[in-house]
Order: sequence, then C-alpha cells, then structure tokens
Amino acid sequence: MKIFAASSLLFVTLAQVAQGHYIFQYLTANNQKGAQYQNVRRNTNYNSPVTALASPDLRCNVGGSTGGNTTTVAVAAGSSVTFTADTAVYHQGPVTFYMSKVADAVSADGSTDWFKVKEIGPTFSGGQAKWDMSISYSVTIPSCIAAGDYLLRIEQLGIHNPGSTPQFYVACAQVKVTGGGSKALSPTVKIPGHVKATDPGYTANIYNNFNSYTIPGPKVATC
Ligand SMILES: *[C@@H]1O[C@H](CO)[C@@H](O)[C@H](O)[C@H]1NC(C)=O
Ligand SMILES: [Cu+2]
Repeated sequence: MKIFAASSLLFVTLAQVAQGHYIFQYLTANNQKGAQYQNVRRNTNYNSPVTALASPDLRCNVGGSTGGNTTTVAVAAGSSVTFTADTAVYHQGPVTFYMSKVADAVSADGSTDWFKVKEIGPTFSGGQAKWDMSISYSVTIPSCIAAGDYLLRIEQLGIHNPGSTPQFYVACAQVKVTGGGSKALSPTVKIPGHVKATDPGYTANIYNNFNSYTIPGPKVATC
C-alpha cells in the first residue's frame, strides 16, 4: 500500500510536469540575467497556460495580479531586455510584448492601458511556416516613452491544436524606465479584451493551407 501511494504521488508529480509546458521566469536587464522570479512576477499555476479570453489572469498570469515581494529593475529607455523560460517554447504560435505605464510596478494590477512593443510571427518559405520557438525572447524598451514604472509583459500564444482553445503563456516583469522621452504610445488596449475569439490569428489552422498569419492584438506602437 505504501509503495502504491508513493508511486501514485510520483505519477501525479510527473503528470503536472508533463502538462506544465513552459513558463517565463527570468529577466535579463542591463546585460545581467536575474535569478528565478527576480523582477518577474511569480505565478501560482505551475506552468499551465491561461485559456479564458475574458480573464484578468491574462494580464500577468494566475497569481500575478500584484507583485507581492517581486522587485522592480531600473532599465534605460532604448535598452534591450530578455525574458527566459524554464524550458524552450514548444507550441507553435506568436510571441508579443506589451507595456503599461503604472504608478507603482509592485502594486499595479494591469487594469491600465497597454501598448504592444513587439511581435514575432512565423516566416513562410517554400510552403512551410517556421515559428521562432526559443527559450529566450528579447525586446527593446522604446526610446521615446516617459520615464517611470511600467509592467512589461510577454505573451506566447500556443495555437498548435486547431479547434481546441489556444493557450496563453504570459508573465510580467516590473521595470522602472529611466531616460526616455514623453510619448504615450498608441494604440492602447485593455487586457483582457486585446484578443477576440474571432481574431483570425486566434482561430488559425496552422496545418491547413497556412500561408499567411495576422498576429492578434493591436498594431505595434512605434515612437
Ligand atoms: C516571495 O514570495 C514567494 C511566495 O509568493 C516565496 O516563495 C518566496 O520565497 C518569497 N521570496 C522572498 C525573497 O521573500
Ligand atoms: Cu501544451
């Protein structure tokens, strides 16, 4: 009985890991990779995706509605920062970055306006789509935005199972932008609400006659 209990516990643990996918939990800023969850909000759903399009969990993942004990890192406008996951992304789909200006990056709940900073879609060649499935993704903090606290969010949308609900792998970093300008970038969106169930990039069948793709969400905001 004891052996059975131990092995079923092991099974549960393995099942959680296998079902766990990947999660962004490191931030590199100022050319230094932080420790796990240093300047990145901790989530409470292992590494499961968020799948409800109307859920506030889409902002900074389950458990990430405030920063708790998460620290905030100072980064210069115009500099590069990188999110790194525990294991490389392995579900096909787009990667996007969003930012939201907030009063205080620790207490911000992400209900403020967000603008898209960068998007990474597939490339098409010889009738084949190629997705950037990596362990790290980098983004440049726009040089023109006002100094101050921001939430910086990464979103990887798994659309690998056409017909099933797509999966959002999201995380938020807490940054204090220094330098910069005075621009409030647009267009802005609320999250949730930035992706609609009818968006072609959400409903796409990547295995059938797939030769173009529109990344969900607003246009990338530029300086
Ligand atoms: C921060 O809080 C989490 C629980 O949310 C805990 O696991 C972690 O050890 C805490 N870190 C510090 C530095 O206190
Ligand atoms: Cu999966």
